[in-house]
Amino acid sequence: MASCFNGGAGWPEPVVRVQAVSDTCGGTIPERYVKPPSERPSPAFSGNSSSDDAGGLKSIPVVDLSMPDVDEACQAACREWGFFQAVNHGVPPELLRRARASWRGFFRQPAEVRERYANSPATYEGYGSRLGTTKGGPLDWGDYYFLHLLPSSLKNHDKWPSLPPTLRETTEEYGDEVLHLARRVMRLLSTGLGLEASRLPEAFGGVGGEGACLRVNFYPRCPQPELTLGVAAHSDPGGMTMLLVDNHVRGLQVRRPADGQWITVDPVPDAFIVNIGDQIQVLSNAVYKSVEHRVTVSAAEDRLSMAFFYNPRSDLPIAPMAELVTADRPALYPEMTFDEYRVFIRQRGLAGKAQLESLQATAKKASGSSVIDVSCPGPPAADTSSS
Ligand SMILES: O=C(O)CCC(=O)C(=O)O
Repeated sequence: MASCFNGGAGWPEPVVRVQAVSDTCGGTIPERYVKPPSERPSPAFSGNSSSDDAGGLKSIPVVDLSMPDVDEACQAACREWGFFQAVNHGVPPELLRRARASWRGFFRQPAEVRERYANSPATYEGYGSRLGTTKGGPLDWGDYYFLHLLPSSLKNHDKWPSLPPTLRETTEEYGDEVLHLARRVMRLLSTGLGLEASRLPEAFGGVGGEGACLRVNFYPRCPQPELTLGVAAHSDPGGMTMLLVDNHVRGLQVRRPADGQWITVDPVPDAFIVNIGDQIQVLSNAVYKSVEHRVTVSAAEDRLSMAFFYNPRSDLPIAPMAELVTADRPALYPEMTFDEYRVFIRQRGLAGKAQLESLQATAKKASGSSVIDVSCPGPPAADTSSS
């Protein structure tokens, strides 16, 4: 039995680290990590930019940020897939290596060092192993570290690990570079909507007004990867995510909007996987899609990923931008701040696209408007493993 840590105030039960479960569970994972058959990973399609029989892309597009037509490529990817892999993005590969190595170094520290940073559901900052506070609720096969980068009033190096010794400095440098990249992509997305480059960034609170945080995920080896997930299916509640993954270990699956199939992403080495979150789906009145994704785990290798979440200022009202609301396409979502929006996730954990869909239903009820369905279709029966 893995040792329990009775974490910071607020968790409904003792917290168990997945790293400890992985080390001690032998060949059978505990029941809490076993997903219902309909949610278990199935053999999924994979491939980069190769076409399917109908000429469409099999997997998420790769966008070269150094090309002159980059804004068109970005906006097409975000309309069709809500996801792309960004290459030639300007963040030095050497910094990516250092960032990955620093965080692997943290997850290799002895348990008592890691536990100094144990988090609580009040802010989720620190070392964690679950989302949501439902007692007895399902658990994912992954531990994580969550920290704030912006606004600067929330950034506190004392809440970041002090070991390995290079981690704080490297994370600071990494955060600056990825922030710069996120701001550039935001301007491209804004022009892709036919708006001024500054329009979408302003809706987030302008330069310095935005929010940014980092979630470093560590998925230990799992003896029964076919029964569980590293992160259950969800769309990202925030604005936009810049994800750095291991170059050689696959795990991310994206639910292809065209048909609801789960597609395994083959990572392009050192690319950032960029995806639209719920707040940009709302602001763009669903022109850009916030698409469900999930993470599979491996029996052979552990995996590390770094998700940089770029968010609107948390107290700004977020609603479809006026320029994108017409008589034919009324506002699909009511106004809500990001602070209000994320209460749902913090209490209930990740729940596919349930939150965005309930928001859309509220808007429809309020306006009495006819239904515009922007959701992804459900997965075809053949794609849901029942093993
Ligand atoms: O690890 C991954 O590939 C994705 C992680 C993710 O979806 C998340 O942290 O929200």
